[in-house]
Amino acid sequence: MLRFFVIFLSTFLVFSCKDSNIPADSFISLGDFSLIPEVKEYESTSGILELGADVSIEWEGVVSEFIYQEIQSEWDEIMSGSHSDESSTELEVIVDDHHMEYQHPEEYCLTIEKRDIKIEASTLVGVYRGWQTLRQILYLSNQKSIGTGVIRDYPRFDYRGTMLDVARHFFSVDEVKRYIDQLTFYKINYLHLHLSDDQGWRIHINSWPELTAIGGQSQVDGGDAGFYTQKEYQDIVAYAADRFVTIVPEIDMPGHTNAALASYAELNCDNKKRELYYGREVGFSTLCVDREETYQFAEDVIRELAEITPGPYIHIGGDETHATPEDDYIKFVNRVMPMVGKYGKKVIGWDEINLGELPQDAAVQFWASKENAQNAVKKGSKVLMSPASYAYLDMKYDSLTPIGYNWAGYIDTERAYSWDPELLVEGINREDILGIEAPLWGETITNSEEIEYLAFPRILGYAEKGWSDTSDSRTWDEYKIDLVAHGAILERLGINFYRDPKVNWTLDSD
Ligand code: TNX
Repeated sequence: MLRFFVIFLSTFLVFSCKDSNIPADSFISLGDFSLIPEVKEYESTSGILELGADVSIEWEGVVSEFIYQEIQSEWDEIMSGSHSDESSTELEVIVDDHHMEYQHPEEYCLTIEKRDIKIEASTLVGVYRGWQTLRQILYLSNQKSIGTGVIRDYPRFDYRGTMLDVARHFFSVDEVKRYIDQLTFYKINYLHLHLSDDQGWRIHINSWPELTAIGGQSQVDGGDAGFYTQKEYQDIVAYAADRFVTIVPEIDMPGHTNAALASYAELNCDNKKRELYYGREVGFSTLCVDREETYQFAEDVIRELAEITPGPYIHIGGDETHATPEDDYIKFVNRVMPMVGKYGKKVIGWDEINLGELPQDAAVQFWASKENAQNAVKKGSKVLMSPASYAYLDMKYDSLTPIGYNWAGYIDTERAYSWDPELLVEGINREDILGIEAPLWGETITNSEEIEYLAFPRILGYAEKGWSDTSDSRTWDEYKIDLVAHGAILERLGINFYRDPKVNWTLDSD
């Protein structure tokens, strides 16, 4: 009887694997993929799917031509040179907006079966997040076969972002798009653009054209500066939207405004234009809060920005206003914050805006003052978590990092991973948190290579903190093993990342 059972069992095993003729050690089971961010839940079943070199997509429900094309071309790219040249994988994409089981718009279900793969969601954004998981599986499979099973996944926070400072150094439309492409792979869904500062004004405003004619011409240390026309900005916004990334534009006021003060005399209390600024120090400039022109300016800028920004937020800055007395600061933000609501958007500001009367739907970006963040929560606002000493992408990894700052300490990949947004500030709990954002200030970076060097690999950890629950989370020792595989992917994608010595990278280039 026992003998019969063994024979039966082995016949069964051989049979179940035989479909694809694959020896047991040449497939990866679903739970063994080093997915970042970690998925909410998965279940492995006993079959194996042999990935084909081509994909045939069958689509049900609302179609996105963009996602369709992306899947086709990425599949070709990733699977090029695959051994299974003859076969094609069937991919079913199902968008079912009546699907009541899905609680979250970004939720998706990815099913790997012996003969096909299915991505199901109630929205296109859900499909896109599911596709990114599948895309990682394709890269990580190294053209081996994959174990069958099901992944069910949705995010912890609605806002998982990064900020790019295009004011200190200007970055071209293509450089911004390149960064957006890289973010989507890790399910990051907000890109905050810091569009104005002392060193430059980067978005054309029709009613105040000198802002870019004059203020757009400078940057840190000089060199080729520039600005986005409204058309170019809208091009970035649309490019991001196709990839389900929302742009949050920031105009920093009332400090960090030298570029505006150099463009228009009437924004200065002494009615004299300032010189353009090429340095790095902060905190010396302020709009003249007693002049009506200042509020006309602020309202025009907010109105024009709101018109070309489909996303829900406008960021008004509000940080480091050392040249604005506190009473003046409060007076300024109290007049300007409601303007954002007037044009149909919600305010975000650095944590200092808590000193003013926060509109009901405002969000406060915590970077320095716990007290500001805690008080904002007490008043009913949400907090965007960007603690400088854990989440600032412009901090050096260690003392040898050639670019970046260290005023908030060194942040290596381990430190960037070793904090939790829900446990960081007393009194700020999950329901008070809008999400997390990792800002990349631009004083020391001038090109994509440098953006990538500071952002990667730390940003993978931030993406995971935003997407995956703490209760499901792994330790740094577990995470750093998964990072190894992503090093190989980043290398393949041509992303210039920091080879943190705490990770045992196995790279072609080494
Ligand atoms: C602080 S963080 C700033 C920026 C600088 C950055 C450099 C914040 C709200 N303000 O103006 O670029 O430090 O790390």
